[in-house]
Amino acid sequence: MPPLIVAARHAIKCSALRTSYRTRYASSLSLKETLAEIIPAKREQLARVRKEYGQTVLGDIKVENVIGGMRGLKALLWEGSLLDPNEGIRFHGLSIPEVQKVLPAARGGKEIIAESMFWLLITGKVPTEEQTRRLSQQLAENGALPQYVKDILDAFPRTLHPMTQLGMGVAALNHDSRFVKAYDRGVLKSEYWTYALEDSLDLLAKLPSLAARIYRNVHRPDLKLPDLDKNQDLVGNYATLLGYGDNDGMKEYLRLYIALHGDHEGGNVSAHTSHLVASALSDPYISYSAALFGLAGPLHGLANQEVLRWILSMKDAVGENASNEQIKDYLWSTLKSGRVIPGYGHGVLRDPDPRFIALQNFCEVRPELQDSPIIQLVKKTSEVAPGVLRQHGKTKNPNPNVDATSGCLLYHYGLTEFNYYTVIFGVSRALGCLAQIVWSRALGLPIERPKSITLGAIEEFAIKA
Ligand code: HAX
Repeated sequence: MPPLIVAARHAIKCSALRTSYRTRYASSLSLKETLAEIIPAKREQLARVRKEYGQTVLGDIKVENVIGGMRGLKALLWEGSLLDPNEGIRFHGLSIPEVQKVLPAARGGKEIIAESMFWLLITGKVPTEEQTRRLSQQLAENGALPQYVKDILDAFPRTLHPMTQLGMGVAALNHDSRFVKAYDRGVLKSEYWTYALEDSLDLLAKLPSLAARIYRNVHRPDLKLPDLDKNQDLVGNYATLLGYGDNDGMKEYLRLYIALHGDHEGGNVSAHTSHLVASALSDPYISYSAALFGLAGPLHGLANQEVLRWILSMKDAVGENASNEQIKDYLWSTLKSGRVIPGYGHGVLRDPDPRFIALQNFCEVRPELQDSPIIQLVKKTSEVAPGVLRQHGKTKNPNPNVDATSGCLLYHYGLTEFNYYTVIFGVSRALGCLAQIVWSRALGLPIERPKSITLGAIEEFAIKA
């Protein structure tokens, strides 16, 4: 990359960091007040960009894009995060180590909390501790489920996949959507975002209770579900509901996991789905419910469940202290059977996923994880698998993604029911998807309607061209 561009990118990153620090000490506004302050300038920017650059070409559309899952097409607007193929994700310009440094953690904890990540994603600013505490309190106060939703969840068969239950539970919450009521009343389009925000905060607040009730119903009928504690953060409360209130390692891990999985640009299946569905002015509940059913696919969020299943079969086949050669043989046997190595590769990333690195760093500083056979097997595999995948020669990225390790940590801490893992991802991904929906309404983005074409039309066009 030319040195000038490198310098310019560095300056933008540093300025984002400085702005965030400044904001952190300056503001005591609520989330809604902060957004109300920011939105007019963003609307102006949107209008200016449309007017000045509306006809600027951002790239070509090749036939291979159309039949190749639209890879690389710059066709969606989302400000919250940007994914560089080599550097990985940045949230409003901040890398993962930077957000770990600047975002407020839980009382007595070290890891970032969901509230501060949501605040950063939706406002682009680093909240003060006071702002995140107030948001935590607001969420805890609104986190109880209505009786009709409890009844729906309790009526599901225990054998129904937890992600199906989560998607249906989230959709059912739209019974009380403020956005729907406001739309029916005919409120001004410029006001939509306030109701989308109210629904989004309500859904965020209720997700831990919803997800924990599913866990209880499917796996742990003995589990008590206490009232939410207004002095705890969202994930602290979720950990308590799951029965991990006294397990600091698991609580901290869940905080990190949920903050880091919150957003990964706008084009991944879950973020893109909620964006698309909400563009029809569907409310945040049903829009996020749709996203959850995309997250439930094995090539996306279900990969963490698949990784664990695969790592456990490898452990059975080669033992806990497997040599590199044994791991290599196991990797080849998976590939030769026509399956993918779960937890490796990525649609955009071309280097190891910084979220994977952050989770590995979490393991490095915790003595209890140094002795965990499953964590050590994951680490060894991450050293061996890239070489095997390179030799295999298909994947564009032979490196581990976040799912290579995320489920294994849950397993280590005792949450061994791996068909539940994607539900935890589903609690997390709401941070990005909901922030995105609020902004789509604040900016008045239109209904999405790309054009599809037939193979015959492609051939005709290509021959003429
Ligand atoms: N093992 C074996 N083969 C792989 C592979 C892997 N881990 N990753 C990709 N490939 C193969 C693809 O199947 C494809 O083969 P075909 O041409 O025969 O179809 C080829 O390599 C090229 O694929 P790619 O361009 O490198 O990757 P895609 O953008 O098509 O797919 C995936 C990206 C993440 C879906 C893919 O790498 C994969 O299936 N990985 C394993 C599943 C996984 O870990 N998913 C989680 C991803 C992170 C995430 O979204 N979490 O939510």
